[in-house]
Amino acid sequence: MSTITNHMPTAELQPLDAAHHMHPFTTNDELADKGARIITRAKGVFLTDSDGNQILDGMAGLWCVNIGYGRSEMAEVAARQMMQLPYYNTFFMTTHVPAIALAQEIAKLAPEGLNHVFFASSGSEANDTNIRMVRTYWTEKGKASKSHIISRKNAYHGSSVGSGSLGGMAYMHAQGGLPIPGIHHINQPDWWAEGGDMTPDAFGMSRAQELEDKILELGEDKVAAFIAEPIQGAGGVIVPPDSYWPEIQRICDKYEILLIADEVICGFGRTGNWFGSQTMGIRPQIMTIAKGLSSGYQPIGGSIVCDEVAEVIGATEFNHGYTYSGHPVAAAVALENLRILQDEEIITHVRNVSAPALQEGLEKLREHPLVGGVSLKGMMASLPLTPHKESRAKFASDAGTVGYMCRERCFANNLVMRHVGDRMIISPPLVIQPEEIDVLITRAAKALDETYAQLKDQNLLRSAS
Ligand code: PXG
Repeated sequence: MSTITNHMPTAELQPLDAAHHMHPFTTNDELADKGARIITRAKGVFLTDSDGNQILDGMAGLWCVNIGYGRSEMAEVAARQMMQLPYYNTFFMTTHVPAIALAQEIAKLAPEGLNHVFFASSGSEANDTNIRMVRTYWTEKGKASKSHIISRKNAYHGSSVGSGSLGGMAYMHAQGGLPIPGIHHINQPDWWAEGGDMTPDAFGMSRAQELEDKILELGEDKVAAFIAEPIQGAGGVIVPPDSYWPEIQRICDKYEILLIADEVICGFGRTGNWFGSQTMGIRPQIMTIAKGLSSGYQPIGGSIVCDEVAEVIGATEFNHGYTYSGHPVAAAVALENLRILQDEEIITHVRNVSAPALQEGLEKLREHPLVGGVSLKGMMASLPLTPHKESRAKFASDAGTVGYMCRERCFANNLVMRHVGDRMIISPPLVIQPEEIDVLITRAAKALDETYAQLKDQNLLRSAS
């Protein structure tokens, strides 16, 4: 039996971690040199690390702990379900109450016409399901040639072979032979970084029209689906210009392309509605869900599927599923999470309290010399850092150098704020209170000041030519 405990000193735990635990997106050198931060407990919006620091979690874990940490009801539901039925599958004509109840609840909350759920344990798995589902759908409709899927550069849809192919992260495609055939990527609607002198709306239209161009290039009888996050998360909280989504919806309708909205981050309240599709005014046939579905208390995800697609898929045997599809403990915990979100009116809190307070706080940071703008929808936000606000200039240093420095200053000030390149990202638990947002903004302002001083010292406040 392991003798490793929560009470061991950081200096002992870190080398043990580095010796045996392979981390995602991390190098051995980083682990050996710096050691991983060890989180020992959490309550509300605060994490405690193995040195006893109280860290405000401005990222809700990885964009998922929507109801905040430490909700004992969630643990009680898990324990009860484990005692009653810790596991059974949903294959071979069997089911159980947690899966029945959760699917019904999700169908109730989802937009009209989206009434069916195929469960997975993560967003990556759910997007793999989506690839097979949309291709199977068109085959069953007698249009097997409609097999290509269009996605976007700098999208994030997961890390498995299928979902990593859907994603548009070049550094991920560089490893392991991605993307798989039949996946195509158009440009993203990132006005701040790529819009140049265009107005946001003109730029949004031009980026949406790339979808039509790609469909016509591939042939309209070849395209199965377009997948996109309503607002890109891991790509840098990119809120598209207002013109973008209506034009995408028009194009999908015109060419009979299924629209898959990846709601893994946007879903379950993050944008101020149950789903980002509602916030952005779109009508997807399939929505990918995970993260906020259980607030991260258990691994669970899935695809919410419209009546028509579910009917066609169900008319044949869909040879697809996971051992843990609809896992009873994960499903029971997710159901409790949805109860808490509803009973405590957390999405109303986002709309009326936390999102306006976050916006107000970020407007103060907008004045900071390093902050090039504020992009925010509900409780997801980004601050692009720049050496020159007026021209939205990029730094002369390699992309990410300044963002990384700022993230380190945030950690030093007991704030978790992620960076994507030279953008700072904020996505706190939805339940955060205005006084906690004040703490977040105060710590972020201090981190920005320290970053600015460091950049001056190191002569890094220079624009790329
Ligand atoms: N779709 C979207 C939109 C996501 O953000 C996934 C799918 C994949 O979900 P799973 O559960 O398989 O991880 C995600 C995950 C980051 C970060 O640093 C973001 C994610 C995962 C890990 C890190 O921003 N998003």
